[in-house]
Amino acid sequence: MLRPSKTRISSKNTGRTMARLLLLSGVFLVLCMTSAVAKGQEKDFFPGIPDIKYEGPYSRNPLAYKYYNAEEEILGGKMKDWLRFSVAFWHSFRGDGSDPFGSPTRQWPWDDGTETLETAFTRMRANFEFLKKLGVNLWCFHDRDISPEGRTLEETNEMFDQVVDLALSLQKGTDIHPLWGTAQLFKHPRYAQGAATSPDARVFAVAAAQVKKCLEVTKKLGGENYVFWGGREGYQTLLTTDLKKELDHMALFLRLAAEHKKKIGFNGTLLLEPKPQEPTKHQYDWDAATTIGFLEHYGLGDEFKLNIECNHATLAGHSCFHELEFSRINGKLGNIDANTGDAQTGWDTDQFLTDPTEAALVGLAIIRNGGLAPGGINFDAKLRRESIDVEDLFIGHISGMDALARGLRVAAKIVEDGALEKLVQKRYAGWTGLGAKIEAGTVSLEDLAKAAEQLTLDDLTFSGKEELAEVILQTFVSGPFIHEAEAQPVGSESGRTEL
Ligand code: XUL
Ligand code: CO
Repeated sequence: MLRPSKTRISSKNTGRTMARLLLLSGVFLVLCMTSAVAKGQEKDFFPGIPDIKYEGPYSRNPLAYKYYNAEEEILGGKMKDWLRFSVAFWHSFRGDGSDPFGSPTRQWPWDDGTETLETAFTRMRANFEFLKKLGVNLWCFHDRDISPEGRTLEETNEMFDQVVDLALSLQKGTDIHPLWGTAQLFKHPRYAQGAATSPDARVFAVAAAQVKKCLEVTKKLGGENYVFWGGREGYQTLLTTDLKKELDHMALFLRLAAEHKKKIGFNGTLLLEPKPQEPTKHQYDWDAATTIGFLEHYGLGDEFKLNIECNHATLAGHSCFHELEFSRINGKLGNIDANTGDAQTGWDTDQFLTDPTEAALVGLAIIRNGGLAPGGINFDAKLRRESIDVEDLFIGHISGMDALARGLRVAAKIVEDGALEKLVQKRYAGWTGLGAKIEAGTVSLEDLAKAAEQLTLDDLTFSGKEELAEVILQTFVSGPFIHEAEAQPVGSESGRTEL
């Protein structure tokens, strides 16, 4: 029980006490401010947004999963383990809607647009709140999107350490950790003429220092992979470019990184991310085939796998399926940056992938690869400039996750059904008998010429059955099978989209 004090306080005493109180509260205020600066403001950045749950394909709730049911088993594995979704920090927490023609269109509640440590802390808190609400435990980052650039490398790394310590403390007690980390070697003016392929060795050295630090940080955060995207590793004109020197330097740079990875005991996979152009007009990691050829040529094949980005695939004139399959058959499929381009736009629009057929083919490559772990599916995808509500960030990710979850379901049906596989087997049925000998390498060109003389030449045509293959694919993409497992709507009462 509180009792009134018996001590009478003189006015002189009162003055002193007041002064002490003022001093104490001043100190308290400063302490509070420092700790807020040190940790970033604790805040609910997404009020009104629930934890996103699975409601089944009949739900019209835009803030619910219709196909992604994390714990559900597909072909003996949980959906969350097949798909291993990840949020890209740069698009979600740094994306402000600006484009080469216009200023930012959105002001996120966690971003005052300043390059301060305090804002870096706040963005990191928003990232963790977002991941938890979305039910995703993986995230990807560039060093410079999570922490600012200082005046010296030492100052930059000091700030980086502070942001990483906050991320570590936010990860504590959760299973959240990075799918991959990467150094941003394309934004700063010093990298305008390349990082590893810069004509200046000093720039090569600074880039190497950034990679060294970022490898160490990725390990510290429990990251499972480390990515190299050579945004400036290419040329704008061959007239001023020593092509051989630049390619040699790029290989040297990657070798140094692979050595450092071993030195620090980082077990993550190193990944190269092909992209043909943008920002440079020709990037050395043009596509999967070029990149694998480069790795093999420089003896780096055992050290690196690939991170295939769907929109990069289409920029290179391929489908995402092609790039995934080409990497897979070479034992190099490490990770997917899931996004898509716009059919009418010729650049990297990084939209969320929502096309059911494209998603089914991505699912097929994942199943054929036996999953992606320790890789996963990173949403290297951004909201369009016009989407400015915090809610849109959830809707975008849900749309991408559901599309790929649906793609996985469709692909599993295609594999279980076996008709497509049979069609392919039948198409190559001619590779028995003589074919088996050719494959075994036991026949010469003369043997083949002799064998050919015995063949009836007008008997060598047969149908390629391409339309039939498309019918089989579409039977599962758009047919009734996809809904079979979820005949009953779960959760959502509403039969209409809640807007
Ligand atoms: C750029 C791109 C990058 C990489 C990481 O097109 O895809 O965001 O994924 O540097
Ligand atoms: Co990417």
